[in-house]
Parts: sequence; structure tokens; C-alpha cells
Amino acid sequence: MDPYEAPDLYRVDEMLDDEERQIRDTVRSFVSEKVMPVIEHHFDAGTFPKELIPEIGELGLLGANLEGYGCAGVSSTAYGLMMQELERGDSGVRSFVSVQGSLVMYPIHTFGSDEQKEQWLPAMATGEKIGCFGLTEPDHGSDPSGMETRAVADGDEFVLNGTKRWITNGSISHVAIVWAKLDGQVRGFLVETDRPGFTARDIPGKWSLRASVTSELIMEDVRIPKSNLLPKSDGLKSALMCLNSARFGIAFGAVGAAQACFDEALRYAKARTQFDKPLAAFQLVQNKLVWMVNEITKGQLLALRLGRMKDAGTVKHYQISLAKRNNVWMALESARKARDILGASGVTYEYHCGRHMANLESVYTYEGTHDIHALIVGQQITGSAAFA
Ligand code: TGC
Ligand code: FAD
Repeated sequence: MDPYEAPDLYRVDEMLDDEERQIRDTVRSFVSEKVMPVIEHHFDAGTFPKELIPEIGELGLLGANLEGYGCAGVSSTAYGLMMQELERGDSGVRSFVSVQGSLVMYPIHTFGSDEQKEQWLPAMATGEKIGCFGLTEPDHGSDPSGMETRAVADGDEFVLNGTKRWITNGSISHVAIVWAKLDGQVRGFLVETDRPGFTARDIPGKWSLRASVTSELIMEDVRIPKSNLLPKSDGLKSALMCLNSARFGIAFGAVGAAQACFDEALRYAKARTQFDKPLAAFQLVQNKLVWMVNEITKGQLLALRLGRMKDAGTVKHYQISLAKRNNVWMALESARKARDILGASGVTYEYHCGRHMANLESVYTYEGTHDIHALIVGQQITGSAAFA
């Protein structure tokens, strides 16, 4: 087992309840025992550790904060702590769980019919069925309102045409939630991936999130029954509601990645000697470690407050944006500082900070880029939208 010790300078642990601590510790052990021994291999090979899916399901991590249908029904804060611990292992593993729970199970739970919920949610909670979320298109990333994917009614069916790009879990999914315009309005559709005309092609050559599947979804005259429309989906707002849930998880997840980098950098700095002193005894090195623990502490408090507001039902989308933006930035900066402290060792797979650093570049961009979240917060505080 790896010797991981999460920094917690402000004893945020004391602000959690027993159940939250127990869930956090269970996922922490799972990551130490099951993720850490295989992650270097998968990152190197560019493969997702599919062998972990059954245990991820058994632990109740899929759709964990949803009620019923075999879901664990834990609090949002507990869900966030799960994401924190998973991302301590790897952003790709956290991404898998985020997409399945927040971007596929959540919309089925929130906008789906009873039949759709019965059909998909129990099998998705165990990991027997996998899903993906297709919003982004090759020419429409930050501005999904311009999407070109269309659904057209034809008798008892809808016919879908269009391309979605950068889709996590794409080629390992049984079903895709596809956002498409129907009579000019954005709606969500359940598209089984074995339907004729549906192709999922993996995007090659990624140097970030290598232990995660990222695909292009191509739909050419894909026919689905009308019952595959998510009946309560109603405009782009429905897709953005799913993003709130996933962005919330990322705000916690990024703390975990930063904690992993800090722990590794501190151990290394204490163990390595230069100029007859441990690196940790040099002022400049301490300054970097203090920057990290300082920002991690603020990030932990931000995430916990966000969790408490979500559990109270008061959280606003711009508060989630602020936390996603801050915590991913601080995690990326922490990973870079850790990599620096490790010197040449930091560029090898033997250590984890370089992998976290590469992963966090994707996390900085997906689920709304750093700058899009600045504009969301900017709109809230000024009353002026500066997107266009
Ligand atoms: P806008 O006119 O501002 O809004 C349309 C309607 O939606 C409402 N709204 C929201 N509702 C809930 N949650 C939010 N976060 C919302 N933001 C806006 C809004 O009030 C309005 O409602 P109504 O009733 O008036 O219709 O829309 P816009 O087209 O101007 O876009 C705004 C913008 C730029 C903020 C939005 O498009 C955006 O967030 N863009 C970023 C795109 C993005 O984040 N894509 C992520 C794709 S999925 C992904 O990356 C998965 S990564 C895998 C992983 O997580 O591991
Ligand atoms: P663009 O929108 O082209 O942005 C490029 C740059 O321009 C950014 O710096 C951006 O901040 C800036 N910019 C754009 N608009 C403005 C503006 N108005 N003002 C100032 N600056 C602006 N999408 C899904 O739908 N499902 C998924 O599962 C999914 N998984 C992903 C997995 C990975 C590994 C990655 C990398 C992406 C994934 N995405 C997914 C896509 C992701 O959500 C988009 O990459 C993201 O929304 C940004 O879109 P873009 O890449 O087209 O960049």
C-alpha cells in the first residue's frame, strides 16, 4: 500500500461528520490498494483501467448522490469527498465516475421517464452499463448553443445526424446522452451505441488524461424510438444543469490531485539532500511547499462550503464556477511546483506529479474552461454577460 498522507493543516477533517469521514477513508483505501498499483501502466499504455469498474460499482460510487434505483443516496458533500479521493489517484478515474454519475445518471434521473430510469439506472449504478455525455462538437465547445446535431421526427422515431467530439467514455459506453436540436430546441436523447449509423472513434495522441477514453461520436441517420427522448429535458439549460453537478465534483476532485502532489513533494524534499542539506531545509523550497499547502487549505474550505450549500439546496451555478475555476487552477499550479521540487525525477512515471500536471491541463479546459468560468462569475457580479 502506498504511504499517502493528505495534508489537512486546518483540520477540515473535524468539520466532516462520521459518515463523510468513513466514506472518504473507504475511497482513500480503494485508491491506495487498487488504483495506485495500476495507474502508471494505464497512463503509459493510454488505456482506462476497466478492471476497476465492478469494484467502483460495488463501493456505491456511481450516481452516489442520487436517490433510489440502486444508488447510494449519500449527501453532496460525501459525493464530493469521493471525487477528491478518486482524483488523488488520477483525474481519468474521477472523470469516469463523474461522467457516469453526474452527466449520464443525473439527467436520466432528473429528465427521464419512469421506464428510462428503470431500464438504465440500476445497471449503471453497478457499472454493468456505461454511459457518456455528448454536448461538445468539433466547432462548438465553449458555446454549445451553436450545436449542429439535429433530431428530426419520422413516424414513431427520431433520426439523428451530427458529430460530438472529446467525449469521455465514448467508445466504452452502452448508451450516449446526446444533446441535439429538435425543431430548434435543445433536447436530450438516449442513443444506444449499437444502433446502425452510430460510430465512436477514439481520439489518438493525447498527452493528458491518458488513463481515460476520449472519443468522437458520429451519428449518420441514427434511428431511435421516440421513447428515447428525455421527456423533461427542456433547452440548453437542462444540459447546463448536468454540468453543475459534474463541475461540483471537479471542485473537490482537484483538491485531491493537489493533495497528492503536495504529499509527494514534501516526502521527496525531506528525503533528498543537496549541498549537504535536505531540500526541505532550503527557504526557496519551503516557500513552494507553503504556497501549496496554503492554496490547498483554501481549496478544501471552498469545496466544503460548496458542499454544505449544495446539501442545503441553496447553491448557485456561479458559486460552483468559482470553486471549479479556483481549485483546478490551484491544483495545476501545485502540480507544477511539485514537479519542480522533484527536479529530473519529476518528469518520470515513477512519481505522480507529472501525470497529475498533464491531466489537470484537460481539467482546466473541460466542464467550462478557466476563462469561461471567469465570465460566468463576472456576469453574476456585474450583471453584464461578456461571452460574446
Ligand atoms: P445562457 O443564455 O446564459 O443560458 C441558457 C439558459 O440556461 C440557464 N443557465 C444555467 N442553468 C443551470 N445551470 C447553469 N450553469 C446555467 N447557466 C446558464 C440560463 O439561465 C438560461 O435559462 P433560461 O431559462 O433563460 O433559458 O446560455 P449561453 O448559450 O449564453 O451559454 C452560457 C455559457 C457560456 C456559460 C455556457 O454555454 C457554458 O457553460 N459553456 C461551457 C460549455 C461546457 O462547460 N461544456 C462542457 C461539456 S461536458 C464536459 O466537458 C465533460 S468533461 C468530462 C468530465 O467531467 O470528466
Ligand atoms: P474553445 O471553446 O474553442 O476555447 C478555446 C479557448 O478560447 C479557451 O481558452 C477558451 O477559454 C477561449 N474562449 C472561448 N470562448 C471565449 C470567450 N467568449 N471569451 C474569452 N475566451 C474564450 N465534452 C463533452 O460534451 N463531453 C465530454 O465527456 C467531454 N470530455 C472531455 C474530455 C477531455 C479530455 C477534454 C479535453 C474535453 C472534453 N470535453 C467533453 C470537451 C470540453 O468540454 C471542451 O473542450 C471545452 O468546453 C472547451 O471547448 P473547446 O475545446 O472547443 O475550446
